[in-house]
Amino acid sequence: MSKYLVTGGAGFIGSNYIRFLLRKYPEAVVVNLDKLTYAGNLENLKDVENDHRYRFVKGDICDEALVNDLVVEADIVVNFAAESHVDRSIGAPDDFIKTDIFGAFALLEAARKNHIDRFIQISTDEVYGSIDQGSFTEDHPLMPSSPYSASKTGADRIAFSYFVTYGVPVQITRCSNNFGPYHYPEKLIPLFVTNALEDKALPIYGDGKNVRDWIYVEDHCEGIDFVLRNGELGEVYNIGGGNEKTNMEITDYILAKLEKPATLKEFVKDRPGHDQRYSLDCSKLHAMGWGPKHSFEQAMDKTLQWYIDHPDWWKKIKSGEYLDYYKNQYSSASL
Ligand code: NAD
Ligand code: TDX
Repeated sequence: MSKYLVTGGAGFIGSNYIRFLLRKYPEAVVVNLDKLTYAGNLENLKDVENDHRYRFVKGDICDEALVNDLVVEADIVVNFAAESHVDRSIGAPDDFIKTDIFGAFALLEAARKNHIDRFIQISTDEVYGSIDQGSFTEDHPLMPSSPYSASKTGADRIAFSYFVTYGVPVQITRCSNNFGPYHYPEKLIPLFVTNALEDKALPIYGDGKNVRDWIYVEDHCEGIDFVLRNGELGEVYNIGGGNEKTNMEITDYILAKLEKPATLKEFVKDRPGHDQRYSLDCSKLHAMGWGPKHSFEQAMDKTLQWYIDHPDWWKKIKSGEYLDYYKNQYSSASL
């Protein structure tokens, strides 16, 4: 029996991961610890909430006593919990430092004090910073450039130090940009898809030439599972989709598929410190036998269909706090 403690499981990737675990492993027991910040949404797990193998605990990963109680019961800890949006980290870095760094530390301390089989720290490709040409391997120096990516780098390296210093069975994954169902509509793809569906403008930062590598969220979940079962302790693994696209290419793809006019494109003020390009060299995991199963087009089409089929999910989110935030952040009248 595998007893998982998944943190941040009410968010985008965490909820997809919990669904993946319960589907793939009948013997899995999953506790989901989530603070339910603006990004946490129990609607994301409606279909599994009555599964007897699943339990939700509302709480903060910075709460050392609570975290300790939950780690005692777990074999495997997978830490997704984080403040995750770069733009918000520019406006208000505080919670990023608290959750992404101190929260990871609290979890690692609990893992140090109690026996566990595995601690997976979900890191990000953003820890490497931007690269104009070529791709980052796992041993490339880390040069994060936003408060978000710097906080994630702190957690990434603290996790590594707990392996080296205390022998905590840590593994670290650094994934590229995910997309798929339940993606909070403040991030590029869900924001642009839902805006286009509502005939609202798509706010493109700068010249739209920044490049991201996109991976379907299910492929990321499988990658984490693969690392857990086949990876070495103390190692870092890049997980990428192999789909590098400019933001303009993503925008054009969405507009074409949804049969919406190019006039919805709106160039807005650039993100301060906007990383130009992310690119991962995933040969380490590929050599071990992992690779993404979905093509970009297949996965995008599934994702577009999901947003078309679930307007209640995203309309509720977009009508509330989200709007106030964006009104303060950007002048785009169309939001
Ligand atoms: P998300 O913002 O959708 O979800 C984050 C979840 O963490 C939410 O449910 C939130 O309520 C919870 N949370 C926040 N602070 C918490 C705290 N103090 N205690 C407990 N729960 C807390 O984020 P996501 O996109 O699903 O990302 C999940 C993880 O994956 C993050 O660690 C992120 O850095 C990493 N990551 C994301 C991407 C991506 O493209 N989205 C890519 C690589 C890595
Ligand atoms: O309105 C927008 N317009 C725009 O041009 C938004 C929200 C974004 N962008 C651009 C900025 C980026 O170049 O699109 C690109 C992607 O932006 P985000 O969706 O905010 O993602 P990014 O900043 O790349 O970070 C994401 O990938 C790595 C996740 O949010 C992180 O949590 C993850 O670690």
